[in-house]
Amino acid sequence: MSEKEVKNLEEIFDAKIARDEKIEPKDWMPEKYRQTHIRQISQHAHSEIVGMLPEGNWITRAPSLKRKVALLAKIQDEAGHGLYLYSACETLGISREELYEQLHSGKAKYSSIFNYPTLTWADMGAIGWLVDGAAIINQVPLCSTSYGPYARAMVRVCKEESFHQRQGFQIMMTLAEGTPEQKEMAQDALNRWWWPSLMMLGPLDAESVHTEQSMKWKLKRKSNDELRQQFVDQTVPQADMIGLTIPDPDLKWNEEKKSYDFGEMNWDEFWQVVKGHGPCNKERISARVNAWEKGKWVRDAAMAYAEKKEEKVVKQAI
Ligand code: BYC
Repeated sequence: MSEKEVKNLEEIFDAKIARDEKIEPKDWMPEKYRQTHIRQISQHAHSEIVGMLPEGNWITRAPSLKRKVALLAKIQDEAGHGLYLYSACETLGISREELYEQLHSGKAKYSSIFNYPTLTWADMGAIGWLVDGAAIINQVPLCSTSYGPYARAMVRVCKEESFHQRQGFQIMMTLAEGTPEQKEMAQDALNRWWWPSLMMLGPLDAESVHTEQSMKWKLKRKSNDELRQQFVDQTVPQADMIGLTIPDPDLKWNEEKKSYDFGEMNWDEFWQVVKGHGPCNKERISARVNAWEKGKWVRDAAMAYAEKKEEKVVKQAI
């Protein structure tokens, strides 16, 4: 393709973005746009699938049948989110096998939040309330992201996340209204999950290498710091309502800003976790690799069945 032709395509692409039109898989797109989307969508898909593990840890120990059914449904939803997102990512010309390989080899990231352990039942409440709560804040703007398949996947994901957030908050509320031991368990879970939930929304804007370009392409519609502020402002009154304390001595309402000021996150801890040295990184990856290896016979059987079926169709046609 000549330079002039490429320039022309770039202009058409930029104009579409400016008009808020969706970019679809068969449309021409700059190679960097494609790569950036593969990076973010695949990391998002991996996060959904790895994110099933900390909650999966409590299925057998849910305190009642009702809680167990809701937790199972939530975890199955996360699997569904992973599948839509892998499918959306595949439309950019990368295979499912390549994507898994990147996760298993440590080349692709997944959300830092899922490298923390789930120590008590209250952690199921804290994850739903805080982690899914932060995810909704991050993902609602992604419903109007510029890449069509990603935006459409996000619409359904957000509806389901909303149920997840409520089931988590309901667990926390029940514990907070329970015995002193139950309330203490809820407070302990909030203490452990608060800061990792804030860090889940990414590094400070000043440290974020991708935000500027991703905002120009309308992949990201809000910056990491904007999302974090929105999360704090939404969550603090919820904690107040159920009588739990946010573990931040610097948290203070700022009347001028009409939002909360809050303390510094431990960015050393964040980068350690992102680089693979969090409390559960090794355990999470080995669980995924193990599932992939153990599932080989299922993939082989499905392929053999599909081939046999194909052969039958060909034979009948002759
Ligand atoms: N963890 O320039 P930045 C769920 C990386 S699952 C790990 O700000 P960007 C759920 C970042 O990738 C939902 N790494 O990046 C499931 C980059 O490194 P690379 C998960 C992180 O992309 C089960 C570098 O740091 N949500 O809800 O502009 C149960 C610089 O960062 C993290 C998504 O995946 C992190 N937290 O912004 C319950 C949402 N943060 O790639 C719940 C989609 C940053 O250059 N993703 N890094 O090597 C996004 O919105 C954006 O990718 C982020 C980061 C806001 C996360």
